[in-house]
Amino acid sequence: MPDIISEPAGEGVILLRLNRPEALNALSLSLRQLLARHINELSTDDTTRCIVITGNDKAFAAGADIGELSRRTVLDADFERSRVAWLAIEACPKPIIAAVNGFALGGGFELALHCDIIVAGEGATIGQPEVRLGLMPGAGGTQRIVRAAGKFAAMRWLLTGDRISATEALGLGLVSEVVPDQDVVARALALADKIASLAPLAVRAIKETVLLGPDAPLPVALALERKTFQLLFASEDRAEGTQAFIERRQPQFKGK
Ligand code: DAK
Repeated sequence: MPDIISEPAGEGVILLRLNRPEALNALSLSLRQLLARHINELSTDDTTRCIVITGNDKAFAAGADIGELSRRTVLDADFERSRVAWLAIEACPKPIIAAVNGFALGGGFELALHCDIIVAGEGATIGQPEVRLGLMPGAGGTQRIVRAAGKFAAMRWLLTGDRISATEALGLGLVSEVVPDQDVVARALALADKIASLAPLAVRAIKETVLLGPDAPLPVALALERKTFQLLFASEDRAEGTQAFIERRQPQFKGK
């Protein structure tokens, strides 16, 4: 079986399952490169509107593959291969939802942090334990966590490597929703279905603006929002969406 299983899961929705159960879905470089290939393909596939990434009941992903990390030297070319693989997810214009059960540790939670929505099961365990290995997060953890949860929560968590529950993570703003474990994938797919039924250009514009805005000065971010908002007035879907409201019918969005 491949390290990633891709399955259609409704109109415009693709479910990607991480599939290294023997290693708690540890993110070997080859798994991440395969994930990047899937994401790159889906990024430019017009029929794909939303992507869900999940693991299994025991682990979303227990971090980078520690065996591989133990062998790396400072000039190892795998650092660059790794960066390129993460970039595919970071640059994906389609919404990605992480459906998290079990362990999401280190690079595993950083993978979830690359996604746009995180649905976590009540029993999920989240942590950035890199400091316990003499390391630190290397796939955006220090930066995405401080932006999502603020300095004092981030420091408390990153400096100790302590694990937290999904409910604690929700309180810190580190996940979007917590649901019973058995409902995680179904809930993520329901959200994906809803997003997939909405206007693709508007969805894409919202994702881009939400991600770019917080790192720009506020007047620039607000200008970005205004311009992007204005651009959507060129879309057929904007005409369809507003007309359907006036005619009291469901809109038929085409992504044009
Ligand atoms: N890597 C490799 N194998 C792993 C693994 C991992 N991260 N986590 C678990 N496994 C393997 C175990 O070795 C074991 O294999 P066998 O002995 O059966 O062959 C199997 O999965 C089951 O694990 P356990 O027997 O340990 O299961 P338990 O239920 O007892 O414990 C656990 C579950 C999740 C608490 C424990 O496995 C654990 O602590 N795992 C390590 C968690 C961790 O420290 N993760 C952080 C790794 S550092 C980078 C960007 C990012 C990163 C790296 C580079 N670049 C941009 C270059 C990220 C770094 C990290 O994530």
